[in-house]
Amino acid sequence: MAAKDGDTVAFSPVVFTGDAATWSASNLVLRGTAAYAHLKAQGVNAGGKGTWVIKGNNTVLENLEFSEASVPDQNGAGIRQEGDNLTVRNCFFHDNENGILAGDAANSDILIERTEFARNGFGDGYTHNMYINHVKSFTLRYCYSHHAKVGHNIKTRALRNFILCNRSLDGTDGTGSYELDLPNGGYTVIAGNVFQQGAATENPTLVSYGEEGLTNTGSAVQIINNTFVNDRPSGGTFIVLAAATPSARVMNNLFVGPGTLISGFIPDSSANLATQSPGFLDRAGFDYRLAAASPAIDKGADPGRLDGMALLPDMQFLPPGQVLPRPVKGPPDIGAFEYDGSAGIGYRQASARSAKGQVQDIGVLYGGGRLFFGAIDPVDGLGRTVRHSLKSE
Ligand SMILES: [Ca+2]
Ligand SMILES: [Ca+2]
Repeated sequence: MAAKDGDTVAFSPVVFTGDAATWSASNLVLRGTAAYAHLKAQGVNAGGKGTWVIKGNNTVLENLEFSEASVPDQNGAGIRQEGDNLTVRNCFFHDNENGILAGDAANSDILIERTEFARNGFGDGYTHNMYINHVKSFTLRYCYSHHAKVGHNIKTRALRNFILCNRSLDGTDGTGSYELDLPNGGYTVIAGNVFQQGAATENPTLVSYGEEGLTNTGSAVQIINNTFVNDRPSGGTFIVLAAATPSARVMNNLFVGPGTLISGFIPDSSANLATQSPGFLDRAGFDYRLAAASPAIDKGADPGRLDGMALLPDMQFLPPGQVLPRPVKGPPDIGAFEYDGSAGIGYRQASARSAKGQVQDIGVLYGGGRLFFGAIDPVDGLGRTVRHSLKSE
């Protein structure tokens, strides 16, 4: 597939079996035209590395599905990123040795959003749903990463990390190791995520920071408004911070299940809640939104700003995978979800036709006194509030 700098390459929503490629041009947009275009590698690979090897800079991937990437050295990836700067949007990586494997690139910014990762990993612990090596920055938002095979759901060695409003789950039978692993630390914000560890996890920890040494300059971590659930019956550790962590703040987090909350380093800690009765809507169904009786409601505080960035999440990622504005009602709630209303909170998916005739997914979040209508922008894939309205109590 020869492409020139700046090309947009469109892929029909069909299965491409045994099709591998190396992309060397820069400023490419590689896009499925409607639903996913499915790159089903069946072990066919480019350069012994994976299904698509990306050598160019500033590449954008949209609406693509990658599966069955495998190579002789068992480190094959759906995407092997070698150039600078990558955006991955609305994609699905499953049943590969690695979902995305990004190599060292000191000037590279990587953004992955609204993308699902499932069951990637050879099973040797060296392969992961996603593995971002030493890059300038890594932003992961509105993604669902689950059931990594022995490896990690999220692994990053980036200098700066923004892990925002994702779901990282083992489920009931996942064998993943960490829900989130930052082995070299880094300037890191972890906010608005759900992390769930299952009974079959390979290790007892959910989030690990600096395990291999804080070699990233400027290492400091903010862990804000996340929901942690440990379903490993014999316990575990929710957060492990390297003993030499220069600065850490843990605020507004909800911890559910047995285990040690934080080990290794004592952070600046406030407004967290550990409880075995969190008042989730459906714990068995991994729906950790709050019900009316939840003790987490209104018990958080404003985490303020960090270098101009508001740390309180302004979005929430709802099952099965919709992104909607986080409601504002009274003081912030603890955890990844804000309860809105006294009569329970609900969510419905629907579609609606815009003024331009385009059908869009619409999410309606309702509860108590307010409705939020959130549309998924087809250009950037982000949820936006299009209308708030009041209804009678
Ligand atoms: Ca674990
Ligand atoms: Ca509140």
